Amino acid sequence: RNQFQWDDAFLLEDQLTEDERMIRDTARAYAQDKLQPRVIEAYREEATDPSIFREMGELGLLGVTVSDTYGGVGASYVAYGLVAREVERVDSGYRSMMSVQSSLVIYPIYAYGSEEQKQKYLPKLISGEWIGCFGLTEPDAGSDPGGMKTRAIKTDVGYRLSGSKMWISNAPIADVFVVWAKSEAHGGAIRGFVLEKGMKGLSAPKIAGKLSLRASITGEIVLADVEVGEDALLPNVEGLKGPFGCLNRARYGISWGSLGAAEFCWHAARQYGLDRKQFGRPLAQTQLFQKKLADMQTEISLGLLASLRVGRLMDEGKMAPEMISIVKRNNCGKALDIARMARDMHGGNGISEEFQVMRHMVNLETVNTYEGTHDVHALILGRAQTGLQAFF
Ligand code: TGC
Ligand code: FAD
Repeated sequence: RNQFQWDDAFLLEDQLTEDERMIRDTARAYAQDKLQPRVIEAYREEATDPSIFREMGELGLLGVTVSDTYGGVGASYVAYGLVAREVERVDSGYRSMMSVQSSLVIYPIYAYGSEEQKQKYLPKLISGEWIGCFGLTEPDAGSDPGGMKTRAIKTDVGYRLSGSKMWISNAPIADVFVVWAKSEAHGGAIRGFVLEKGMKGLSAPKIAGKLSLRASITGEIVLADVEVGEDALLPNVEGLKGPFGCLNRARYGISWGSLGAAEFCWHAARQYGLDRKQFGRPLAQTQLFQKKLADMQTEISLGLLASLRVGRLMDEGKMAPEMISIVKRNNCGKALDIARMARDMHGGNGISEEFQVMRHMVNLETVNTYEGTHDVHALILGRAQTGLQAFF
């Protein structure tokens, strides 16, 4: 009989390459040594430490899939997922900072930018010297980004941007803003623009009072007739497939990250059940407790394998976006269930910041909502199998 490894049920470790393990180990060591010690206070104080970007950059954890021409390490999408899992094991907000920078700022400049834009922005974003944000959502256009009101009007030298973006991760501390707007010069098509901090008319006020994702700063982007040159336009994409191409990568990373948070909660609940006695025996020796642990183990093990498979397909160029909807939706939903369960299994201690499960639980409420809500991904999958559009 082979030995069963309870915390790696299907021996995922064996499926990874040497390089992937190395990157994962770097991310794990960084997350445990540098992020874990500061997260409880950062969350309590709603404080985002911008030096985290530079620290991650120095270790090669930003833009890992980008080629070394621009400072990346040219790693696989599986490696990117593993980084997300390790960082989110500590906090979803830290993973959010990392994945916005990598998938939503570095990626569009890399995939859709001119050579000049790549040279100018990528090395500094990959090193973490510059912080980026991605503005798609608006006050009146969330699940339906095609309904955005932000406009780009052609001028003699470039474009004038006006409108506002809402719920934008990193915005108040960002140096670089990837913003999506309808461009009249392109027949009203959605186009991407790269803006920089300090431009006249550009501001990014913080959204205060979040009860979730408090270690990651979120803001608005206000565009009050911001004048930019032609060189601010991302030349190589037009239409919603531009932002969606970025979202595919971020959503995929979230499918791994959310399970990192879930693994923390599962391991914490198991240890708590082993340590705490009620009715003269460990909680972990009761049938109900063990059933909950078995459910957690099952969902996490299955979810990780699915994300691994999608990552391999991305690396082979065979990914279809619906695959990502399955793992984003499933893994976030299951992670949220697991975190709620872990909170319950900790009894009263479960609400204390010290035990950390409730922080993960409330973070996962956001993770289940952003990058396409749980229900929006159901509609994407419903459309893919029936051919019927149910959004409107
Ligand atoms: P639809 O008609 O479906 O598509 C319009 C065009 O886009 C193409 N497309 C995609 N291309 C690549 N990848 C995908 N996943 C794509 N999905 C669609 C499509 O082929 C079409 O192209 P073309 O050339 O024919 O024009 O568009 P729709 O308006 O009906 O879309 C509906 C829906 C619901 C699927 C979509 O709007 C949606 O996904 N809504 C969710 C919005 C969302 O995810 N927002 C995320 C904002 S960013 C964020 O949350 C960051 S949080 C990050 C963090 O902090 O970690
Ligand atoms: P709505 O679209 O108004 O949805 C509200 C509810 O209605 C949801 O339950 C939804 O599932 C449901 N619903 C919507 N449409 C349908 C339908 N057709 N049928 C049935 N039900 C429907 N955006 C960015 O662009 N960049 C960022 O960096 C970013 N970071 C974020 C950080 C945080 C902390 C948060 C909370 C959000 C962030 N977002 C960001 C925005 C995020 O992507 C949106 O909140 C999300 O897409 C949902 O949009 P909404 O909030 O407008 O909700």
